[in-house]
Amino acid sequence: MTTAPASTPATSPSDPELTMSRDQIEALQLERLRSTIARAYARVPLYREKYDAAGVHPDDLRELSDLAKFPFTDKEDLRRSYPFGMFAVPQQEVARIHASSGTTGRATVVGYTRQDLDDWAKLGARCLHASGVQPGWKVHNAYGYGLFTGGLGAHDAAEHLGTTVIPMSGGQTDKQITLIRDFAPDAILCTPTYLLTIGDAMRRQGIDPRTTSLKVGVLGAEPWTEEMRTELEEMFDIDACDIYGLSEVMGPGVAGESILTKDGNHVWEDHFRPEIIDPFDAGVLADGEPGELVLTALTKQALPIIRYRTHDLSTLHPGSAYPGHRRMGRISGRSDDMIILRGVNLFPTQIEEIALTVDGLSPHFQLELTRPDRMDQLAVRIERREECSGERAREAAAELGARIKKGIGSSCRIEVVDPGVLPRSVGKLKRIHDLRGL
Ligand code: DLL
Repeated sequence: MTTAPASTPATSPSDPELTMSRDQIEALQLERLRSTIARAYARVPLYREKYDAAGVHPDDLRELSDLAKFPFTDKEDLRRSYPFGMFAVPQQEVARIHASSGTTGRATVVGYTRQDLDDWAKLGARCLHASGVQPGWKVHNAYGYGLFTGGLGAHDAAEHLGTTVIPMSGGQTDKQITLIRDFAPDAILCTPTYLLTIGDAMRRQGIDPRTTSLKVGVLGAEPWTEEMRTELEEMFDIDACDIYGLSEVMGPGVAGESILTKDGNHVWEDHFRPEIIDPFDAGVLADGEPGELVLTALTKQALPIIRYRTHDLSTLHPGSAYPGHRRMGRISGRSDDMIILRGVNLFPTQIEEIALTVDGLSPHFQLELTRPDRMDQLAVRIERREECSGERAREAAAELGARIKKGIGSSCRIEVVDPGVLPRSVGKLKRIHDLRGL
């Protein structure tokens, strides 16, 4: 939007795989896939059992399309193997552990060898550079540090790129603001909703977020929309790019977005083979068709992960800025976050998309599901913008209800609340409050 990167991100000489052709990438994928599957079969009992039960053997993988013969893995496999049952190396070779909190059931634990950590840092750095972050810049990292892969993953990526990292972690918003003003970072790494929280808090302190030193935001870890990109870019006068990843497959950096094209995350296909499947019958779909993203890690040593069902809903498209690597369409949501409202499927991102087109409404909203009289009901609680009150706020509410009805086909109750009333995000924001079982 505002800044031109000092050098073209596509031309880093130390990263030859980035500019490989599609054919070269696919040849490399086949070679890496063969050795990964053979290694997983030899070293991880779970893979051996699954493949034996399905009647497939690593030798059956002769071309890339043969991957479809192999069974999927999912979060349940990791849970059942808790904590280290799917690791393929002795513990002494595991250099780091991360875990996802697991809102339901046990945490899922993941591990990295030294080589895995180096690959991760390299791919994360590739994302940051693609998104316009330059070596020598100061980078404010507000992803949470700890077992979550966001903080340390983004940290290593920024260090690998040769930036000066400010390891702020998530939360303590007032302190974030002080450090952003005093240290004058060029880039910020955090979730999109947390950047919104920071901008909002700045305004409340009388600081215009557009006057900070920030030029670029690399934002991910939760679904967000093009409308939110515009909101944040205008709020801070920055370029905002997406970054995707998940702990089971690596962490942040599985895919990243080019500042030059801003057209979705390129999956780094020298290290990951993506597929899109039908979430219901699990058949592999053609590029361009919407479905569930399935990822295979091609180089991971400590935790080989083959055909992992992410539950993230997306599409695959030909690469643009990096033609050898395919691009993901924006994630509309997770299949397990889908609200089924009287037969209509709905994702929070759809509400975000629509709400941000209504004058006078802010991006701060919550969805509340209830079941009075055995009928599901959705209420959208959304903050008005400061300048929109009284009759204008009532009109905005009616407008939002009408646009949701027209765009999604569901009727819902709209409750416009005062600015600052709803809880603010400090990381991944929980948009849906399901009160149906209470
Ligand atoms: O959220 C890793 C990450 C950290 C990615 C920082 C980007 C930045 P998990 O906690 O395991 O890992 O959660 C992974 O978050 O399956 C998606 O549902 C969601 N997610 C991650 N990035 C995006 C994104 C990290 N760019 C889960 N857009 C994934 C939409 C995202 N959803």
